[in-house]
Amino acid sequence: MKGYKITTLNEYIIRRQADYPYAKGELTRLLYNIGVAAKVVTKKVNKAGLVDILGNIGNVNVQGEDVMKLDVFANESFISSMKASGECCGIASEENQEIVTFDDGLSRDANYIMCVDPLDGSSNIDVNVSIGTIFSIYRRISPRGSKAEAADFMQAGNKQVAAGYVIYGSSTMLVYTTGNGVAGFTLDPSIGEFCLSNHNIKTPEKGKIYSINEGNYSHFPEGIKKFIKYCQESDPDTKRPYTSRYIGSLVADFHRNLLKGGIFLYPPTLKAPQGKLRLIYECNPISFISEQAGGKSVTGEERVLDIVPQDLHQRIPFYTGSKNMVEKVEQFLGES
Ligand code: AHM
Ligand code: MG
Repeated sequence: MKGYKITTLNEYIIRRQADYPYAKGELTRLLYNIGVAAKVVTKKVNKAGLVDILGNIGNVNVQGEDVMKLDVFANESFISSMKASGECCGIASEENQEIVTFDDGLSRDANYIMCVDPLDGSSNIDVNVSIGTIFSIYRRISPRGSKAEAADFMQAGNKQVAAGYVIYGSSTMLVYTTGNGVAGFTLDPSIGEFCLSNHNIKTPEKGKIYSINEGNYSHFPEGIKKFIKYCQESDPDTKRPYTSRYIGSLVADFHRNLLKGGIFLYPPTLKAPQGKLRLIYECNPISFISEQAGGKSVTGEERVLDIVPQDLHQRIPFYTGSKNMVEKVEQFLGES
């Protein structure tokens, strides 16, 4: 009889720890706790249509958007699981105006900080569309034994030690990198474990999907308008026209394009002249994964991972995905 042969997330991260001879298991414990929080949030997301958990709680978050109960729940789950890990001295969350520092002795001695968008795309909850959590881990630059400081969170994305996302879709998946390739795990609800499902994810170099909110077309930069027209033109050599797909949930749009090949674009618009997506919580972790999978992430002017943040909630124009498509966008933006 054949047994159930699986590699769980926990086995995998412990195995990977052995790849780094001086690793002390700190990052392993952090990643383990991220997996636990993801399971807790999955439970709640799956119940969203059943219990009275939808709707605003009468709050407006720091981005000026209505906060739903599930956002608050996810935020609290990730904060408390990081605190419980004892390996994290502070957390910056898209849901909080200021950083949260953990003041107990264990956490003060911890080496890492976390940045998180606990529930991205949450306006999609009440229509049963996929949503996600996006996270990244940095080594602190303030001395161990003290409280985390603002500077710990204002590091360029190229300093990330780990990054990933959880997608709450038809199944829950956790995808992460520690700078040595990208791995994906699918939650098997019957055993409550994330199981390795996508080993060493590589994104196709030539994508054929473009994902953008075309409702904002008239406000896009000229180069982006030209790129959209380029995607729509017929050319058998480059297999155009390309396919347009847009869910409006970054993690879901990115995840599909990562596996199938494509580009996600969020240019500056009239409503969001700097772009909509946040450098620290959304663009940096997604860019780390994209590059680790062989893709590319830019603002149109520079590599996302080289930007030194000026503000915790800074927004940037964001283009990420298959190399051929991102480079085409850069070409059109450069010509315009
Ligand atoms: P959020 O952080 O408030 O949830 O907003 C981010 C979301 C992304 O998931 C998605 O890519 C984008 O907003 C969609 O924006 P739009 O509705 O303007 O197309
Ligand atoms: Mg978000």
